[in-house]
Amino acid sequence: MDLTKVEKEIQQYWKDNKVNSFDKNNLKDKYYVLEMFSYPSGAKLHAGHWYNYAPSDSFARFKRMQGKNVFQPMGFDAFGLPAENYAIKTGIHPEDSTLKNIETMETQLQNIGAMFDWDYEIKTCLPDYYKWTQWMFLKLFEKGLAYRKEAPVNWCPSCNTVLANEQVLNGECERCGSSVIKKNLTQWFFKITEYADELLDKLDELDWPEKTKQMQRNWIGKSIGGEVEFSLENGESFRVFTTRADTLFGVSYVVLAPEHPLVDKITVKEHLDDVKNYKEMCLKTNEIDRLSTSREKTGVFTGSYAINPINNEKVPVWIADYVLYSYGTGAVMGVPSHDERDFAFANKYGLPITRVIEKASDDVDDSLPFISYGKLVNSGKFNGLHSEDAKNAILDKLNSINKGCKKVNYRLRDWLVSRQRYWGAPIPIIHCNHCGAVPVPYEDLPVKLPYNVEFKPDGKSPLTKCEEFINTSCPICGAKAKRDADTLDTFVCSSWYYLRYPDSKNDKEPFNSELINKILPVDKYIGGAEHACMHLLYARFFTKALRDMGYLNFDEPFKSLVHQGTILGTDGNKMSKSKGNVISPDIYVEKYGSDILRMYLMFGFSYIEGGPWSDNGIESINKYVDRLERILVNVFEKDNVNGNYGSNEQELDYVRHSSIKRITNDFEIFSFNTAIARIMEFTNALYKYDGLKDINVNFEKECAKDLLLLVAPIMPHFAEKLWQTYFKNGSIFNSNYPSYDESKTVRNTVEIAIQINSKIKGKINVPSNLTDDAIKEVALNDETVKALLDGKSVKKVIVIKGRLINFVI
Ligand code: ANZ
Ligand code: ZN
Repeated sequence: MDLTKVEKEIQQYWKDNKVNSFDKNNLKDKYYVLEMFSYPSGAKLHAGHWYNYAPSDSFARFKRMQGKNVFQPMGFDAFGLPAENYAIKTGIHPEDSTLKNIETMETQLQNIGAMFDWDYEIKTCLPDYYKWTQWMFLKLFEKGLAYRKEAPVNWCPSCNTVLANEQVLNGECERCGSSVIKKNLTQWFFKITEYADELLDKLDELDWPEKTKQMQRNWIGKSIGGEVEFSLENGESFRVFTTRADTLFGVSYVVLAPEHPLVDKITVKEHLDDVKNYKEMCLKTNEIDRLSTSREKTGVFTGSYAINPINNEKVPVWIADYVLYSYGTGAVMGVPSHDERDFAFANKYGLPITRVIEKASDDVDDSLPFISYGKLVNSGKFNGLHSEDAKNAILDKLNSINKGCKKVNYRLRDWLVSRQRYWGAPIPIIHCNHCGAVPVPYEDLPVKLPYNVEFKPDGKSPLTKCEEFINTSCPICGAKAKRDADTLDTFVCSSWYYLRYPDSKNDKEPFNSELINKILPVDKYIGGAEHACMHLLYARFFTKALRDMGYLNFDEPFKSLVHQGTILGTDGNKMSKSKGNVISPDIYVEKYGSDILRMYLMFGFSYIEGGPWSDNGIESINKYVDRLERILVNVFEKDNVNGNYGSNEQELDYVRHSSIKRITNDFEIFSFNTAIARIMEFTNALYKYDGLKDINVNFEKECAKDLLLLVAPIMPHFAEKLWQTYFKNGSIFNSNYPSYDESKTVRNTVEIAIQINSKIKGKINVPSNLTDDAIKEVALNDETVKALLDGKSVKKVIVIKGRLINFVI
């Protein structure tokens, strides 16, 4: 069939008959399949996008045919830097370019023939959506989960904006690759750290790829240790965070991060210049480099000494950039005998190295004198303790003299959400000289993003320059006040969109809780692995915060998660416009039809691995589909004839039931390429059966119908067309996926020898439990046997069950 024509016709049929509509009134068997929504960048979807959406749509169709009431919406993550950067380059307003891109993408997504219910579409850049993003901000603010503080933040000098920690990759801006610097700015944060423990613990319960869970665990970075207080001669004191309190007797120096506020207070005169120069140098180094173990350690002495609280020993206070101000307390105790970095540092600056634990770290010479805890404390109390017990004993002791305590630290930082950019949801806060930061009253939402704004960045938020936006009055006292000129990180928009979809037209509230509690959590979430530490973590935080506010009754937004692989260009690089290796799906859709492209994507790659694009496979898929059509049509057009159920039928039945079983299982785990391989096997078996004489046509038709149903999720237009032609009872997607009979999924065969005139000539497999006559029939129909007999007439056949069959010619 000419799919390019048929597809249009079928899409119209689906539309007219509302085949893709989700039934909100029947939520018992709901199944929420969600693909991460698109960012409307560039003008068009490329083959990589189709790879995300087409196979997962096949999964959704499969679930639907299994009887689920599938909800599969689509929308656009429409705010963000790329549209704004594009606007800066071309002068085209981000709103215009974004809405236009969305239109093109909608058409393309409709061309796939995906089962999206477009009635639920959302576009995050429209006020009817971002009104509720602002509502979310206010709710978090109300609960103390959104706050403002001055902090050294990541600043991208090229994008002219701050970045979240998660958006800094190896010290570079995730978007443009410029080196990120630190700047002190007052910014808005979401208190995701409040949920650190739950975000960590609940991971164990999720059906997510293990690697992604591990990435989140590392990112949250829970570290169990303690704080130890060191006093200075001038009466000041500071605390260090350590996971190795058991090494406290081995401290030979302490280090403050260069940014630590005590540094200026304690540096003695002779060292002032060194310290000042060193601090300046540090401003230029990013955290990733500072943490690198291979980098040469540097530092300077402040001239001051601190007292070790466990033995009152005096140790020098240094500053060094391998200590980060943003982690723990911004200070560490140096234990060169048991820590690699400290060892390198002590070696370089000639600081003493004392081994206090039997097992020194690898660098340390085991022949160094070993001092046990007990000897030093003189009480024998710590003698011979295991290190965990020693840690506890030491921290308990410090606690009793008010010089320390147990402490859990997280690597996770609060999420910085304000951006000095134009194309985002305005932060719904008004700054009043008298009342401070005042939330915009709920009834005044949305705070609309004005259209006429000079969006060229100069380091200040573009909205500062928009008089009619920025000037307002204080909702509390009525005095002249100014709106917050920053916009929200686009990850805020995508942190709750999955909650909006089922109720996307609600203009009274972001969603109706009762409804959402029935439709969520998402049953299958599909998207890229690159979102492990951002979107997927932020969305979990939002769900938990909204749950604690009473709006949701579940803990996790995405029960089960699948990452698709990446389609690369023919050159093996990630497809991107800038690399010039983008494959446009449109030409394939025009030439072969979207079903062929979809099947090619599903068969040519392992879905979770991806790989480089190649044109080679698509033509053979096209040929296979032609053949499949011929085979199916041939069977469907036959008159119904009932026949026997013999060994031929048994063999085809085995292929049929075992295929259904395997394909069903393969679909569950997104192993589409293997599923399609089985469909092809089934096709071959049907073809082979059709070539036999005396076949059972009714049975053959049943098998062909099953094959068509199996093909439906993969080639929805093709299957629907044949269904409409030969079965005529509504959409194929309202029919049931074929089921299998477990007892028929195993082939019970025995190998028997073929003899001609009592000489062994070959072997064939025949189903076990066959009568002698049936074995004879199978053998006579077998290609090998036919070839051996070579048309000669058979005088006599002798069957010895389970052993051999002898033809006398
Ligand atoms: C003494 C010690 C001895 C340490 C030893 C380790 C081994 P995690 O697991 O990452 O939490 N540390 C603490 N604060 C730091 C900072 N702001 N910048 C750089 N390093 C810092 O590691 C905690 C350990 O990292 C702490 O335990 C501290 O060094 C160091 F044999 O204290 B340890
Ligand atoms: Zn006021």
